[in-house]
Amino acid sequence: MAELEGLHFGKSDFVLLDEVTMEQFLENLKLRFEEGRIYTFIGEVVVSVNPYRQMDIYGNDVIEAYRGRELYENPPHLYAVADAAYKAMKRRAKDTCIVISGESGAGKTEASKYIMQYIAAITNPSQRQEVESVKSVLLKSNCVLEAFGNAKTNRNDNSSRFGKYMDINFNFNGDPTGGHINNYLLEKSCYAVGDLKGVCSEDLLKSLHLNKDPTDYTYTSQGAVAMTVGTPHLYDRSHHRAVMSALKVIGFSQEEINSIYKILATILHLGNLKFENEAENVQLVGGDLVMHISELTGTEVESMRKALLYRTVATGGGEVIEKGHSEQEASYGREALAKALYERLFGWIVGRINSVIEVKNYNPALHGKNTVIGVLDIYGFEIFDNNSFEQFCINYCNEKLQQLFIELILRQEQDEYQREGITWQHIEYFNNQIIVDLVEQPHKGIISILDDACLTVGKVTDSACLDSMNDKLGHHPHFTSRKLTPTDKTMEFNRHFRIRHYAGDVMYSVEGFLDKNKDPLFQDFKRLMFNSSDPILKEMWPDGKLSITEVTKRPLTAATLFKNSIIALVDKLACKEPYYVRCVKPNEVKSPMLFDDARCQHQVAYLGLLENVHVRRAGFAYRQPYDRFLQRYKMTCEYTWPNHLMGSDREAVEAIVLQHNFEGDVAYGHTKLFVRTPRTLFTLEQERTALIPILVLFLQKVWRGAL
Ligand code: AD9
Ligand code: MG
Repeated sequence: MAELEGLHFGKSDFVLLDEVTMEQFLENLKLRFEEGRIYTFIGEVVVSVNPYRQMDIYGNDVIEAYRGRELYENPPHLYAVADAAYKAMKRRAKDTCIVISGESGAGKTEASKYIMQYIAAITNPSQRQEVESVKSVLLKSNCVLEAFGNAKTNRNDNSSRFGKYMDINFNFNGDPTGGHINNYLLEKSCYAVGDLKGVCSEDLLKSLHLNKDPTDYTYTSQGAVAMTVGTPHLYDRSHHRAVMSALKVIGFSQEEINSIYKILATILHLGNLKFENEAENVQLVGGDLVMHISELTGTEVESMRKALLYRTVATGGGEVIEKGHSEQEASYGREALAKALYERLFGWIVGRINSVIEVKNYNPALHGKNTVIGVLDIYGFEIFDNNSFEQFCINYCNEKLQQLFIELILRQEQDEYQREGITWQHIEYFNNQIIVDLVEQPHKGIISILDDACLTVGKVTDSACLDSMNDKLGHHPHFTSRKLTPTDKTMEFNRHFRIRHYAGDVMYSVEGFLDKNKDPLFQDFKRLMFNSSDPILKEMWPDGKLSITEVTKRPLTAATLFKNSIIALVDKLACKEPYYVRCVKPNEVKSPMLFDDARCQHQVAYLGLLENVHVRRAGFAYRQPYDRFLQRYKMTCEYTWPNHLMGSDREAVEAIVLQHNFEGDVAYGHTKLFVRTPRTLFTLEQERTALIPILVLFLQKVWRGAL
């Protein structure tokens, strides 16, 4: 039983806190962290604190200890949750999912990898070849996605710049048969192009025209930390080899790998392109670069030059004209192209992996029901000093997940009460639907206002968009505008708006919102790439097929695309039985020793962990099958020790409850005892702990024949 771990490690379930206060929560979290107990339950949720050191708790012996056991039989661990999700899927043929959230560097990706490793370890005992190869592709896909989707940031040396949702499919035996990956909002401002020079052969570098030092490429030299460039995976020779071998295991052809290199090199060259004004006309500096770029992208030099300097626009009368860029527009276009190349490369890689792992030839009539475990590794709530469009999207996503969390947790509780024949009692909780609506409601929500501003012809500024938000949302209880606080001089409501999120208030700076929301890429580039002679690059640009006069419908904005993908994600999760891992980052300096109270408090607040404990305790904080309860506490009651003579375990449990006068605090389910307040359990625990030494003495005497 989990709480057996021992009191000097703190409470292994936050539900057992004397009082649910921030102080007590943090104290327990800290105590456990300092004792090397990095996992703690809240009911079935695992709270994890990043240890920032290798822990000896993931070995095969530990896997064996958790395999097939019930959640409360072992100390809290990721494996306990992974096993619960797997068991529910296998025993009850239920689709389940494991949602891992937390801030950057909190340990989400590591947790998702341990979970996948656990699942890989406990499946396919007969080592069937086809299952083994599915498992190996699933595991290798992590390595490839990390190589291209992660980057070094000042918060995490190996930060995932995309949210990832992976479905793993299982056959009726409970063995993996395939999977599918969805990625969300790759942060385009980072390139994991790394230092190709350090890891590629001379010949390859020559063919890519990469003959300079890494520091001579703008994208690899822009401050190793501030600008998120290069992941250790592509930097480092051995990692690089691992990535290349993973690509091969997954089934990428040499031709595809060459195209990947060419695109990465193109991005590096693009970063070094310069423009200058010459007699009113913008010109390219350095002809060689354009030649290299067009060679690597399989495009005509002249077309490339033109796309970099001009854009084609359709006039009202259907006429098509070429308009020269200003220097600023040309640089903007170049940046947008580099980012889009990277984003599409990443999307293509994900699609390619999916085509390999997709379940093929599965016949439910023949093979039984195909079930799924989804694993979601997604950025948690973000509150920085300066919050922008990305934080807005991420925080909106977390509002959606929180909503799902509350709904599902409540639903789960309700289901269990019904199963056990216990009267359902209403639980008070904050429903954050109002905030979700504030962001996503058609015509009225922030995204809709933003989209309107982006679609307006003519120049609309971020500040005008803010005006519009203020007009339409000024009186919303979760939106603070300058209208409401005209005298508040401390807040800069001329350039900011504030949302009262479920996890706290966040000030967003509107600067750049419109640009980031628009599709920043000129159509000319899309057409150019679509016409590439490299079939792989061409495949990444299907929308370049349209001619200028055909491009009448505007592409969906970034916020709307994101909203749609999150709504689809939530729909996917909502029909699964959820399990949660909430990750906390103990400090900002990657130290295994330091528990920074203020930082942890902040995260506990915005992860909604106290809320979580409240919900869990609002009904019955604790529940346990009769036989287990009896086994543990029988020594505290004269009628049950050493053996009870009652008809059933339930009656014996009733005797324990009666002897301690706990009748008012419990309910009897069909198979379990439900306890409303943790205090009750405490009293029993304390009594039990006090009795153990006496019991030991007693047993020793029995053994020695003294009694
Ligand atoms: V981000 O949002 O992708 O920037 P994550 O994914 O939450 O972030 P990650 O899993 O990458 O964080 O963990 C960051 C670093 O913490 C890892 O590179 C490890 O060095 C360290 N870490 C995290 N979890 C563990 C663990 N269970 N054991 C040991 C860990 N080290
Ligand atoms: Mg990560």
